[in-house]
Amino acid sequence: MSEQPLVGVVMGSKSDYEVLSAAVEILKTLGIAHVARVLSAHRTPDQLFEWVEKSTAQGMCVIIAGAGGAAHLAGVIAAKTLVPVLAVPIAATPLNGLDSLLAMVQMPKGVPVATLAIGKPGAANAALFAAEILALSDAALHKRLADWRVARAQEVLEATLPE
Ligand code: RP5
Repeated sequence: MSEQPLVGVVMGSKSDYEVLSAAVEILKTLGIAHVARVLSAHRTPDQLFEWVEKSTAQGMCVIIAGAGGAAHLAGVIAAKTLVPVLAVPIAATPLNGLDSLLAMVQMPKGVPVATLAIGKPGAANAALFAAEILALSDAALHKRLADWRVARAQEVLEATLPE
């Protein structure tokens, strides 16, 4: 998107994109200006901090951070900014995402991250949560979000089962 991004989707590795693409899809569907980046808390800490500082100074309002393993990405981003950070745990090790879920959800008092479900459902919900935050001050987005919900309800009501 060429507009100033309101939401940043950051992931610790390119291998996380398979999950985080679920967030990007929702942001596209709702017409929310966004940017997606690979930046790692332990492999590229300096570049991560630079990106957080620059992006938030330019108007980014919400950051979605997805990572697997000892997932400190969301926490270190939250340490550097006051914009809401939404964390998506990713199943990237033999612990199937429980490791990153606990790392994200167990942030010590004082530097919060809001942690969603492990994997694609969490990534999609992170984008919807970001949309809800932005919709508080954007009536047009609020309407798109409400329409999106109605369409999902309609899908349930129109579902057919095999005879
Ligand atoms: C984490 O380690 C990343 O977020 C990813 O989920 C996991 C594995 O990364 P790669 O070794 O595939 O780059 O930092």
